[in-house]
Amino acid sequence: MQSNFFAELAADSGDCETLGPSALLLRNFLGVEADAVMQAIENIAARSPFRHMRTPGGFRMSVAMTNCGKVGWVSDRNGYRYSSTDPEQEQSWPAMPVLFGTLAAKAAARGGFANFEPDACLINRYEPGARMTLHQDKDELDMTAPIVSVSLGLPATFQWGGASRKDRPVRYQLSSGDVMVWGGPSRLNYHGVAALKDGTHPLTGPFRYNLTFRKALK
Ligand code: MD3
Ligand code: FE
Repeated sequence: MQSNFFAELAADSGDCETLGPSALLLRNFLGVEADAVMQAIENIAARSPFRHMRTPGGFRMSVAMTNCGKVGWVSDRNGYRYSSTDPEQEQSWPAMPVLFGTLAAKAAARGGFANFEPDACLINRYEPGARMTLHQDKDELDMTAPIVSVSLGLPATFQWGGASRKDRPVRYQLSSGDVMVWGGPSRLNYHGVAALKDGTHPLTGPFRYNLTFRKALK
């Protein structure tokens, strides 16, 4: 893919690290837009509040979640899937704010993925102690599209593994405003987030938020 060849050349410049094939970390990509992103999260949560979903095995997830977009990721006793309705509210998820779509497309383009149009945005809220164990994101129907992730608020340790669960993860510190783009050969890599440490952030108080933009539908 020629576009990704150029993306990796560009990745050598200061604020952009290459983590692997088609996996980029854009440090402080957000800048002044962070305030508006936080405001948009609050608007979304006013209609579809953060909730602790259950795993198919019945465990309560430590990360609280909500969604915006055409479909949202849900988990319950019946499994993981994308749903066009918020099961708690019995109505559609809040629309994806124009700002979100624009940011995600801009970041994806930096990673060599032109015309990224996410139809789902999962919003994770971490409180101290909350974590995400190593997993793959494989519920999306379009695996040719990347996933774009935006970190906001308290810092976290991101664990980036390989194609196999046994591959020892590499750790990266993620700060507010950092954006990652994952696609191509890295799209199905295992990844997770270590337990969040206590703290207070001027933008988010006691929380870390992470937005992941996805193309869940065909
Ligand atoms: C690498 N979220 O919601 S985002 C998730 O910080 C999730 O909340 C984490 O993993 C968080 O599923 C990590 C970075 C990320 C997202 C998707 C990926 C890394 C990825 C897909 C493939 C490989
Ligand atoms: Fe994930």
